[in-house]
Amino acid sequence: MNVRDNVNENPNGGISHYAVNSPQPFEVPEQLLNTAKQFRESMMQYSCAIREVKTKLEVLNDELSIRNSRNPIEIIKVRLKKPASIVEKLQRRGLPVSVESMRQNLDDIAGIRVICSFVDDIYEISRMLARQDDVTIIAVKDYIRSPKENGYRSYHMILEVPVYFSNCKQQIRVEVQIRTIAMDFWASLDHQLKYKKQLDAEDAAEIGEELKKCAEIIAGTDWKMLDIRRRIEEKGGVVQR
Ligand code: 0O2
Repeated sequence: MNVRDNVNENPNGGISHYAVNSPQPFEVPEQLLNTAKQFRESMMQYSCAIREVKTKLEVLNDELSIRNSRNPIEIIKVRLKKPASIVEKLQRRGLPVSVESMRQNLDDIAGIRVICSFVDDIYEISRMLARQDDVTIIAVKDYIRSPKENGYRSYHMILEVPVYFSNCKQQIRVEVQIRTIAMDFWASLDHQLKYKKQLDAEDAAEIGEELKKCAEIIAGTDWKMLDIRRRIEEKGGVVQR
């Protein structure tokens, strides 16, 4: 393979070189390399914060599964926001596009989605997480009690957790979205609608209305399923998974 990756961090400052399959290296300004380094470092820190919060959720799930003989959490999904989405969000909000601005203004670079079986599991998990003394709650949006106009339901928390690095402690923000399996199923289809740019306005509005009706049905089913589980438990049964 004759591809050569050569990032030269020039200690004397000025210009560094990067050559790919080319005898003529092109010049990369030092400032750009520094920004790239800061960005990589920030993303590493967000990724560590995700691991911290994910571990907290796994511990809660393990404990509750012993206590209640069933797992409140079905799946935990994690994601780091993509650079293009970060830039798009900063631009949409009229904010400077820089690593510093991203760290100051965006709360959802590190994202965790927790999928629960039942609606009460969502509130129990969120309460337990909020009670931990190294977790700071920055904001909560309850889109289950107050769904969005399009029918979107989910419980959102912006948390700050400490992460310990070699020579410092950083408070890092993580967005946690907690929802049921049914809410998650709905949100993935709705997400597709959002990004299908080739749909004309009429089709998009019609599908949006259909989705809104589905959201109502799904919400009704979620509460009914919870009611059934509680009735089974009252009779001394255990709903196991
Ligand atoms: P991604 O890649 O899914 O994270 P914003 O809309 O982000 O400018 P805010 O106040 O930060 O404003 O957002 P909010 O309402 O707390 O919701 C942020 C995230 O919730 C979104 O992230 C989605 O993941 C999810 N969400 C919110 N509303 C909807 C919705 O109507 N449908 C679906 N499917 N998901 C929604 P991002 O940044 O859009 O993208």
